[in-house]
Amino acid sequence: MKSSSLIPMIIFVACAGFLAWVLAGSQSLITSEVSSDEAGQTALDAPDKKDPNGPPPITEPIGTAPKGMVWIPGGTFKMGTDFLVKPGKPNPDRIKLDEYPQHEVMVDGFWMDITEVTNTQFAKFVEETKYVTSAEKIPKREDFIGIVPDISLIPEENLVAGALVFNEDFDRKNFRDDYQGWEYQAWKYQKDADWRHPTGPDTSIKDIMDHPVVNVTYEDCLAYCKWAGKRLPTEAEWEYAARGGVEDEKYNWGNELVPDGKYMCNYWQGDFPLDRQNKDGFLNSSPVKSFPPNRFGLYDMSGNLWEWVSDYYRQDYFFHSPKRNPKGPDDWLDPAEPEIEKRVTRGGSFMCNTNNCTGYRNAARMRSDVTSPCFHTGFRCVIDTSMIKKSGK
Ligand SMILES: [Ca+2]
Ligand SMILES: [Ca+2]
Repeated sequence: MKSSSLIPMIIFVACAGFLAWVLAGSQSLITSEVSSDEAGQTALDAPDKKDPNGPPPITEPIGTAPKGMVWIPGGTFKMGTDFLVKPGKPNPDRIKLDEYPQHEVMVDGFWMDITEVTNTQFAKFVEETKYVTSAEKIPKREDFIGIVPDISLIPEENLVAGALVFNEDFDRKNFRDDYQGWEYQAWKYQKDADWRHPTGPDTSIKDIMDHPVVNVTYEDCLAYCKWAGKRLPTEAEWEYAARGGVEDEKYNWGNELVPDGKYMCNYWQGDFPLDRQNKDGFLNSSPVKSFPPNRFGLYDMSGNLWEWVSDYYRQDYFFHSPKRNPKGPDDWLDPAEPEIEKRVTRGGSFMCNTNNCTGYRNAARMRSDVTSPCFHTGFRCVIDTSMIKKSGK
């Protein structure tokens, strides 16, 4: 292997699975400015340990609706899926083992951002705090310890700031999708891509301020949440909110992906990555509120961007999840990449389609490297009642 190709290989080798594979490894190098303990996660640290079922879920809102948020009344729902496909059988919905088993979960009510955090909102945060995102920082060689066998082989010129984007120039002539990790061919690590430059230094957010912010890491999300007085949703809160009070639906609007020919979310039409039909009108991100909201009034809970949630990722978590307000496992484990810290992202993105990840399904989960900025991943925030009581608002 030529040394100049090492960084891309780090990205690719470090990731396994679906699109999240390419999230890993590229910037396991970001120094922490805001720890999770400091970042509005306090409410997550107060589980009801006395009684796992506890009192009925909180359904009534406290206070008035914060700007841009909607009340999600607490309740009980079936999380995950029981439609696990046996090996060798057709699996057109690309259902994965980590969605199984379906299990009953109770969540207390909370306020949730109606949309993904937009460029306008993130710009205000950066303007006030002078925050520098992960993608804008130059990686350090030492941050690859444990990920790369010999960090001395990483060439200096490859230690550059950037993010993971679609590789428009992948080798179409020699493209194959018959081996594990074929998705890698369609991704690249782009120097100087960051939230202000979604796909590279020559791109800008000037005309897309109403699009969701991209290329943000988990740490970046925590910093924003702290500034906003909010927190990331748990995975259970996120799925409960996405389902909108209806059980066993494939999508948050029903069971048909394109009912009556109407596109209900921003995803990829055609076989990924060769055939990019763009029938829904958006190749990459779309302005928030471009597609119909779900039953709770939330936009883009399917598609547009993957959204960070606060839970660590473990493939087997649903076998062990507590019933009330589950907050994820105590540590992460993606068997394919046990050395890489991963958390869950939900909802799919404009890069998802029917021949690949189908992340826009209600039950679909993704595991993502917490330190990798990516042009199809963003976030939204929540506020729970304990945070309101604590702040006195
Ligand atoms: Ca699209
Ligand atoms: Ca989304």
